[in-house]
Amino acid sequence: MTTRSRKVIITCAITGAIHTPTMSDALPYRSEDIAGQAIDAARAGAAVLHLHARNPENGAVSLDPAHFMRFLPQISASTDAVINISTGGSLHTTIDDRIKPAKQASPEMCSLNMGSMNFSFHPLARRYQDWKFDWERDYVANSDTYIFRNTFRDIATVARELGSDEHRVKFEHECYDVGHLYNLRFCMDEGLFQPPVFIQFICGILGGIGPDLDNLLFMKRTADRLFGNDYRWSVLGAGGAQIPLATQAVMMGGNVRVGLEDSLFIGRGQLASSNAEQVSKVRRLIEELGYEVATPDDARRILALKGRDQIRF
Ligand code: KMH
Ligand code: ZN
Repeated sequence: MTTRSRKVIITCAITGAIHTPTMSDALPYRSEDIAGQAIDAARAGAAVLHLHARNPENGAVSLDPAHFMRFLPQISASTDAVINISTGGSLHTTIDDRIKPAKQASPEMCSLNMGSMNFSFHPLARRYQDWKFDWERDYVANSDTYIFRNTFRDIATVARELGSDEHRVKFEHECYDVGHLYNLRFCMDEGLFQPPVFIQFICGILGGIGPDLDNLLFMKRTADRLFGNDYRWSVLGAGGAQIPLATQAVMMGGNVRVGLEDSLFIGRGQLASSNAEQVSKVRRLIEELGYEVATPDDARRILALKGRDQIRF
């Protein structure tokens, strides 16, 4: 989409699978904290909540549908935000395990990672000496050995299982480099996804494209060529690039993603106290730049979602 949209969709990614409890006391992992922070983020202006689950006992990443079901009903009872369930929540398991929570919950949206890649956060391990939980150090330090597997067959499986008439999930297509845009174009040509597709341009994950404005412009220009008016887009800048790239995205006519999944900070060297604090900050920037923040129903219309009466939680 090349025209400016006056309503900007804020997605907030609440906890993710990169950061660990040692890194910030604000990172939620108990079900009630994930729910509470998600509800507060929605009240602050997030139209879409991107959700992973954690083991409530020790904060480890979890794909257990029961862990999702401990917070999803509470969130949807308290907000009308669009719920987006991750299908990328583990670098270790099969795509079948990664889609189980979404198959049970049938949300309006799911993430869908558009290519296999190195996906590493091992440099973070050097910053901490004492860890809150046993699993954390190895999980972070060994991420230099992980391959984030998202083959064409994996992508087709997600499209078939969750994009089916039964679920009609709309995808947040996670594109970490320019090649992933070509993968998406190929999949659309194969009939796997219908326009408008929603692309998350991700800049700054180690293994993907770097967080430079030139790279974002290149991603956007390439997407314009490949998708014309058949796409909507948003930007995720990892770490310190979160707010600078979100601001650029708004100025370029796009949407934004913030949240503690992507950055633990609210300013240089200053940890954020919550997801809502990041949402409030980006909301202020959007409004100062003369744009409006999209409501959940605006997001449903812009992204052509099935509606919250079709979810199963
Ligand atoms: N953690 C982000 C860089 C997913 O959940 O599918 C990308 C992400 C992947 O959100
Ligand atoms: Zn995620």
